[in-house]
Amino acid sequence: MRQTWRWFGPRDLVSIDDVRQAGAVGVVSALHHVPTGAVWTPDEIARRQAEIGTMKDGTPSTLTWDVVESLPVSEDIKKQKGDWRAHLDAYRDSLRHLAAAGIEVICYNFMPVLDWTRTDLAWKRPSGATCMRFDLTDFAAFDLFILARPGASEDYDEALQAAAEARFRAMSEADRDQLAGNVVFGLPGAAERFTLEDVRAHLAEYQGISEDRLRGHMIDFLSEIVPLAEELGLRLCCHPDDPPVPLLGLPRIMSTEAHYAAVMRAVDSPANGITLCSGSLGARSDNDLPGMMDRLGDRVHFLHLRNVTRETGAVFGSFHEAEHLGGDTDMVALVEAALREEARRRASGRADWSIPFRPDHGQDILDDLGRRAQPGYPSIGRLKGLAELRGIIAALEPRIAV
Ligand code: DNO
Repeated sequence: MRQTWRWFGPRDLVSIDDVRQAGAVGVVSALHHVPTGAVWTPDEIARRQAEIGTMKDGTPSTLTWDVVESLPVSEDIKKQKGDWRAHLDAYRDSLRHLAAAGIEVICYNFMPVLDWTRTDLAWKRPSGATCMRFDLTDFAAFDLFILARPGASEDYDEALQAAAEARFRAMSEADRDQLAGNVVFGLPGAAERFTLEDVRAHLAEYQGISEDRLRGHMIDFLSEIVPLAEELGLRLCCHPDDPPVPLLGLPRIMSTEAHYAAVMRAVDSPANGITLCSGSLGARSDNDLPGMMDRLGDRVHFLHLRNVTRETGAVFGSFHEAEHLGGDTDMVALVEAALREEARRRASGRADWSIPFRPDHGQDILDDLGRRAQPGYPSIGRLKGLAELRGIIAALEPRIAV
């Protein structure tokens, strides 16, 4: 399993020097400054590769840009409106340029409007660490009373509506602004940053786009893009919905094993693959992560290893981001399943047998609490996660047989 680390570019408060010391060998990055729908030019790609390849003192870092996360899919493509055909052409050009630069793994998502979202970005744990949290009552309070989305009450039962109202009334103006900011203003890596007005306008655009229609649009997107990706030797990998449920009345179509299986079947190519994110999918109790790795593993091109603690007995409810080995997903079983998949790939002669993974998110601990890097992406919390995962791999790998 190839140890990688997400780096947001030169403005990331965690540097390439830090990544090197954390022991990762590859970097996951994106050209966040290029607007969604525009072409990633060879020059821009080469500049990012050079940044990744260089330490502060100018010596080579030995790190390589292994995975793109994300090459974002525009809202126009998701809705099949406006400039979507031009955006498809741009997407294909970007893939050609990435392939020419030697980058083979391309992560994207198909979540309408919002990428990942949380209600609390620094929830204090008893140890003094902080983590990200999704509180369903807070989220309902946002939807019902801050965004005031028409029809929102249909999505929450009466008890939850009453709890959300009480929560909303108890919040100060500053609390309400903070909650709105956390939910919609764009977390690290999200392609867009929205105001409440933007979100309302975007939601209106999705009136009439059902789950089935959105899935159809995704399959159309893949039918347009995957043949080229296959020809170029690229591996596309779709990141799951985070959280993995419909939000704000929007359909979410990559939240379960059945969702993935359907899309993998519909465009049946090794270039059409999966980013298996154990944190996103693990927020639902009906997603069996080690089982998904076993059953869908030949299409898993990228792994996000992260854990969440589900706070209720419901299939989906409030959750928080646990330590990597601490939440509800059996991380040892998941790593074991990934190592079994690698062994199968090696036995069948696949060149891409080594699956890149990154320690996804991390709690803020020690110096992270003062550094305040991107929410979810602290240096020491992730370093601890990577070290724990590396320990599991070192213990299991020599014992895995096909
Ligand atoms: C959050 C990330 C996501 C992810 C995109 C992939 O931490 O995992 O923002 O990068 O959804 O397209």
